[in-house]
Amino acid sequence: MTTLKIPDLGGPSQVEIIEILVSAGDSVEAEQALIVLETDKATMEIPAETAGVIKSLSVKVGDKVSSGDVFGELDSDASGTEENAAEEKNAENAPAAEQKTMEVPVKSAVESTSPQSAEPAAVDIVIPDLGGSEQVEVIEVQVSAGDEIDAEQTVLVLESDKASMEIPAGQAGTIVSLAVAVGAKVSAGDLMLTLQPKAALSTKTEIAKTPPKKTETAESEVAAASEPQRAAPDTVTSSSTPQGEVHAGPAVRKLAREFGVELALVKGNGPKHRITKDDIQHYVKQRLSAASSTVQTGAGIPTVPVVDFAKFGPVSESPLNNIKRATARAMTTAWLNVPQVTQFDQADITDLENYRKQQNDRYARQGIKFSIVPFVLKAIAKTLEDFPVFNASLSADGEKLILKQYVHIGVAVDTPKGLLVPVIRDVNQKSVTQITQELTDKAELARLGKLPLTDMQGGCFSLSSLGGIGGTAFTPIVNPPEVAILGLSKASMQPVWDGSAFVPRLMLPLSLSYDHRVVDGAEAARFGQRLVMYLQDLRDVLM
Ligand code: CAO
Repeated sequence: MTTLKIPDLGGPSQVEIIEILVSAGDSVEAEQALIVLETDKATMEIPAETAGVIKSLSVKVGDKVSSGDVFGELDSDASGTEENAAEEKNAENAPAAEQKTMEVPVKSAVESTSPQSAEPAAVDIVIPDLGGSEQVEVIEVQVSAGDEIDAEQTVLVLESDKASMEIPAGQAGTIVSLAVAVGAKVSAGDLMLTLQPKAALSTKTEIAKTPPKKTETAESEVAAASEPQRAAPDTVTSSSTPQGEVHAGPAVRKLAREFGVELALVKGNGPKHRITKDDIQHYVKQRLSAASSTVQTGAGIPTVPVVDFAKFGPVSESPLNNIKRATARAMTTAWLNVPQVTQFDQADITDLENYRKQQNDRYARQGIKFSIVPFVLKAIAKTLEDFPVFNASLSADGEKLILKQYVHIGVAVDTPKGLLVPVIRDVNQKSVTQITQELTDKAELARLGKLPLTDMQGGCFSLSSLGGIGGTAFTPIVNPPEVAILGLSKASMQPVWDGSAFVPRLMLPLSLSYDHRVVDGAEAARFGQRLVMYLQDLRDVLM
């Protein structure tokens, strides 16, 4: 029989028990959390030192405990397995110093800044078994030296001719150095990176350090989950805390992560509205029953039926590459979240086209060739300045607009691997020549698969030009959190009535899709008209 004692808490005394995770009769494993304590600075789990069966617990939620206090008894013989017996024996025979290390995690959890925390040695992480494939190309490196990563976080994306795969480090820690770069070919066993592992104690430290209110973790969890939550039809009355406050211990957070539950939406029934494991389980049950009743009533998003196409004729399979999968996810997110409308217009670009041709002749010797796109970008930038609501994003809670003081525009580029959207920054401050050169360079890098991720971030508005290919109009999909996108179709000569006769004019079809939560139809029509005006006479952009 082992007495369960509160280990050295490294200073604080009379610490409140906020959760009891086990009951008498429960079998527990060594290191399994038994109770959760919380000071005003930290939350910490008290684990079992050995496996066994809980005989009794002498504390309850709300009790205050200090280092050395007894909180129960554990029958360590009752766990039965040889492994446990051996572990216990080892524990008994272990020198005092070794046994003491079991207390260290808790101590460190409190003394988070303790300089004595032992750092484990850096380890080399190799490419795992790739299912037989060899010399597989690295198409993405998602981390850099110095990054702190989770065990499951993707480090590399590999792509063979059959599939693309994401490779995690398998261990949490800080990256000391990376041994591979985009374009490298790797096989199982090759060195991927050197990692300074996150010590068991520092993992606990981080969790325990998390203050109960408005933590970074809590806020990022809210932000990260807000998109999918908006996507799902919320048929359950959720008890979300709109302020984004999440009050839960590490064990509960772990359980929530395992279920994919967004903690901000779970009502906490524990002390101080703390979320308990029971709350998570209850929430999951509610969601599941809501989902099944949704299907029965026909509301919500019905699933696409699974069809065995081979029944109807020969088929082959072609896996989607990473870019196509990312596009599929982004398009679904956009489609489900943004109530969008498309406004069509036509701009008379006859004069602009003549001007473009003149400039092409003029700049030919410098090797610069202007297409219509950079002129349109310039006209868009001015229109965005005139209509700031189009250069804005809706805040995560949908309560306010975030108006951007910069004008960065994403341009959809068709590449052999799929759609990429390089962002041209500060379009309002650049000349058409600068925009042409930047777009040419970035489109080229995108097509070669070498466009840095940072060059695809920060866009306020997007342009999708299909004019080089054809079509008379289309409905581009808004790329949230942007609120609008302009589609260009192929310009063509049209007979236009000038008041006394039909005259041939080069007309450019414009398709403006916008987020109707942010932009009203009248505003969109005005935006379209202003853009048409600038394209008809780009001199107005200067005014
Ligand atoms: N009307 C008539 N002709 C047009 C035109 C338009 N709206 N837009 C382009 N053209 C002409 C160009 O002037 C060029 O002709 P010349 O060689 O005779 O001058 C030719 O078509 C080829 O243009 P382009 O499309 O290759 O080049 P661009 O600068 O106009 O566009 C870029 C650059 C990057 C936008 C384009 O190459 C591209 O990738 N477009 C596809 C974008 C896409 O896939 N969008 C869909 C996203 S949603 O799935």
